[in-house]
Amino acid sequence: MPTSLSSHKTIRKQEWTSRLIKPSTRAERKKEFLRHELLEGLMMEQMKMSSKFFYDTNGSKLFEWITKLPEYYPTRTEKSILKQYGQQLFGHLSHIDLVELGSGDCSKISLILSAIPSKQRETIIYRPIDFSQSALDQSQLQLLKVLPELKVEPLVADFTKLQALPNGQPRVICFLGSTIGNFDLHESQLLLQQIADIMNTGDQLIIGLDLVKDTETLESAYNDSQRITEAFNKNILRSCNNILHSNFHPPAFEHLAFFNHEKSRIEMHLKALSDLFVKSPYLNGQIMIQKGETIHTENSHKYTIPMIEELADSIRLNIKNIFTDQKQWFSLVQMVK
Ligand code: AVJ
Repeated sequence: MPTSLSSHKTIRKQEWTSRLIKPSTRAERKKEFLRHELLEGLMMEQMKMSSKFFYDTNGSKLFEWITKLPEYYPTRTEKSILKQYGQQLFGHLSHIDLVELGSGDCSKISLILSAIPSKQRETIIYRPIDFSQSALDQSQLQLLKVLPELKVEPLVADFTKLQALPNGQPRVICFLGSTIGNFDLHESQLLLQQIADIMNTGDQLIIGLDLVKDTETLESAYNDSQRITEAFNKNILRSCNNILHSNFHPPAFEHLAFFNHEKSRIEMHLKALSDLFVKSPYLNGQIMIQKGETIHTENSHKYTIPMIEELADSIRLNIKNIFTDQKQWFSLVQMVK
């Protein structure tokens, strides 16, 4: 048995290599890329899985459920801000492209669109951008039920790799739901810089950011009493098993979610309850995980107003308004180029 953690890790890394297959089609290359990303994360000293792997069909359902939990304040608070300031933010808009990054379900954009008088709404093109075709189809269907005249032009794309936007009318780009919180401060700056680069002068960017608050409130939101967040966290292992045909057994892990003050973020981990081995046909050898080791599954960054100002400065956008709720738990930041 290896004695120190690091020597054990070295052994683990030498023990296995990824079994490469030669992908032919585009879809296969994408799958191969995802497998590689997962395996690479498991090879690190601090094992990790990207949060994007949460959102398979089951995970998306669990997240929907989370947004309705009493402890999980972000979704409900963001919606209350949209209701309160929707008029001021969107009421005057016409002849614009309303771009939504990572659109997911369409309940928030419905709030925005309903703040716009119908005559003006006819001049607006809604452009949801999402990774998943099925999510886009679903939300378009839902939205057209309530707003049948709406012009919707969805775009299947990874918004982290966005290189251009249609240039017809001025744009209002919405990046809601604290999605940016999943990226660390440097990554989120790079991502927003990319977006700022493709904006024209006068275009707006509206970002939903979760704010720093007392630790108890923060941690309860990720340790709910119905343990839905625990199920959501562990579901990433099933999602991983689907991609890697691996043998993760979710009950062999404990859900951990805590506020890391220094990094101003909630971290979610899965902690191994015993020593175990991970097998996969895409792997030569096995990955050894020791009791107590964790897989880091998510970061959810919490901002302060000075952090928001610094972020806007760093990408050279001007903050026009920061809208928050009464408790200052969540913020909608309106920036212009
Ligand atoms: C969808 C990334 C905003 O960070 O709060 C909810 C995901 N994770 N509960 C968040 C999540 C655990 C959520 N975001």
